[in-house]
Amino acid sequence: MSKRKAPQESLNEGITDFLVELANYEKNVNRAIHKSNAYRKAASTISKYPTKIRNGEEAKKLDGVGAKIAEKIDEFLQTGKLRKLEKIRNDDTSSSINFLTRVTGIGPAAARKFFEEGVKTLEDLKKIEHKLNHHQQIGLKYFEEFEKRIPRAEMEQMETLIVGELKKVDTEYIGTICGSYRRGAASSGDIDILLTHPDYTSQTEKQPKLLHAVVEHLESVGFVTETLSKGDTKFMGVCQLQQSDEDEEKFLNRRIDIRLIPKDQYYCGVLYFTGSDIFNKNMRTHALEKGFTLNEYTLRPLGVTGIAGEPLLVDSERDIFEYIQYKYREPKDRSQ
Ligand code: DCP
Ligand code: MN
Ligand code: MG
Repeated sequence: MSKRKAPQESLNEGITDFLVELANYEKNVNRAIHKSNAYRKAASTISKYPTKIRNGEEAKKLDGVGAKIAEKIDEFLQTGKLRKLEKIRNDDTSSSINFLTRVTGIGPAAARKFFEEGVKTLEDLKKIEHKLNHHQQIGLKYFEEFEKRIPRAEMEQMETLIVGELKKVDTEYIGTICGSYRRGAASSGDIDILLTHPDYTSQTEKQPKLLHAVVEHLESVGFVTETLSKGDTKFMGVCQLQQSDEDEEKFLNRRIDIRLIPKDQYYCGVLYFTGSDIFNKNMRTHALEKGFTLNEYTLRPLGVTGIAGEPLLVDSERDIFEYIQYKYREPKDRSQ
């Protein structure tokens, strides 16, 4: 999971930027996730709008833009700023908490706790490093590097390396780089890898070895450099490409997530972790309208009583779209 999202480039950048800033504020400072999602959804819709928005009235016709957001758009277009945001930016509590959550391992709750103890800046964090957990310490250590997005060319190099090394561990592994990279993004916040193996299904025993063998191999070749957390099915860590001899420039340390998924649940996982999160929400809503419940593991039919039945057989992403009668969308068309 990455913390810094790519800015939305569009004719209405000013509007989408302030909506994203409000979304972050609601999530990190107020812990109001629904409000935050509403802002994100409006930003996403507006970023796809092909012409320059002239007023709130025009924006209100779009999906996810209600009266309150329309009002803010009017204020922004008329005055070039938003009083609410000016206030938030000038407020010590909000700006400090918002800042602290940019460190991986520090969520909204921990940020508030640190703030209440007087910890507000990177310098403050360095002074209380011993009070941070391992994940947060690594987040602090690589703070500047993790803030930088990963260019697509580097993502491609990492994909080649990972897929190649995977096959050395066991030729039967199936690995997919999901997230924004799979959607064709020009840059990504982190690397999201989904891994499966034909020997591992939801009917077999857990097989943490299948995940750990890959992680250990990637460590042994010097690609994985740090561990943030390592469970039976999910690894969170840090990786770095090695520079070649003629290359002057050193590669940065990057955030990497690896998930091991049972083969029969792989395509629901690939769909979910390809995102975007807004696309996922819209697709789940559509599934419900058609009488199905969809999550990162399974697609199940809902009975008349609303109770979910047995998982449906899914052998590709397309299968999921077909079951719920949703027009197939290539990953590059899944921003919303
Ligand atoms: N996801 C989701 N809901 C969440 C978090 C994640 O549906 N609350 C899914 C959709 C995301 C995917 O997981 O696309 C990966 O999460 P990231 O945070 O890594 O998001 P992206 O890869 O899309 O963007 P980035 O380039 O910032 O990493
Ligand atoms: Mn991720
Ligand atoms: Mg990502």
